[in-house]
Amino acid sequence: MIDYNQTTNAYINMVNQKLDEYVSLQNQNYDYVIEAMRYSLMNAGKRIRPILVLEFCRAFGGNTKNALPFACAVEMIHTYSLIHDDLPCMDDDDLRRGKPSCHKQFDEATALLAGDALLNKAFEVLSNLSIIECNPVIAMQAIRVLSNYSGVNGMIGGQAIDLAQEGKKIKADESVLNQMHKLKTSALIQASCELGAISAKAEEEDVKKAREFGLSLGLAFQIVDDILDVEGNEELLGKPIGSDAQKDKVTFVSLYGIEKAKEMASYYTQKALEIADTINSDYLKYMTQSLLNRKK
Ligand code: GRG
Repeated sequence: MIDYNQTTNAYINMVNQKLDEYVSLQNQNYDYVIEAMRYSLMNAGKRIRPILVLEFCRAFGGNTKNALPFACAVEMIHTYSLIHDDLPCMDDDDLRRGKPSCHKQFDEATALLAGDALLNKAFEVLSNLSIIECNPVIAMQAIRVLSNYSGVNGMIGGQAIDLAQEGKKIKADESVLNQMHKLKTSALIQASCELGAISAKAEEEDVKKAREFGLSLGLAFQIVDDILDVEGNEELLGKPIGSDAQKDKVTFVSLYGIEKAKEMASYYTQKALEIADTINSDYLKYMTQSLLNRKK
């Protein structure tokens, strides 16, 4: 029987320690950008994506130490996306994780560079694996997966749809909303699950399971995010609620109403749990359930 909190904390500690190593000050004239990278990266995120990488690696028989660079690379991409998303030209948010967003703490140009640098650092970490670990095939696979899921056919595409619907350039109906969230939120979560499987050299069938689990978990996660923006606790969330409605955003809640949105979150959670059952990871089941009930 595993202790879920203990395992979660152990995963988070592994990730934080390695991120701290990867992004450290260099006593250079450009250290102010590294400071901004560290400000956002080391700022107490939930670390859901790197935890998924590590747990999928473990569940498919790999050594989590080998998956750690993959886990850190995903968190770097995630953090870059949050920094850029908060910029005035995007979502224009002053708060992130309860603290001033990167461009508020520093300035816009520094935040832009910090995001760009984290994006590049993620692929530097992965490509270095081919040299340091002498494993070019796995490194290439990881680079392919992460670049696809985070690129224009993945997370960036989702962000582009979001901006277009907000600017009323496209009408956000059910299918647009689904595509937006599959790309914007699920894609990086799918990448995390798949990277964990790849780091364990899992069979294609298992990689597919990881991908499908990530899709359902990602959708459940986004629906809960939409619900929390309506009825969450500002202190716990570290940001004001109601921002979606204020920006006139189409969300699962605005389209279906809160009760139906809750049903949908439970539906996708159930789908993820069914896949987790075939992976035989109690930890994944716990995590899936607790993300449905999360308050932040
Ligand atoms: C700017 C290229 C670009 C992309 C932005 C990820 C994203 C796309 C925007 C962030 C805003 C948002 C609400 C995205 C949906 C995904 C999501 C709920 C992100 C927040 O993830 P958490 O809750 O964050 O895991 P923490 O702070 O815990 O790491």
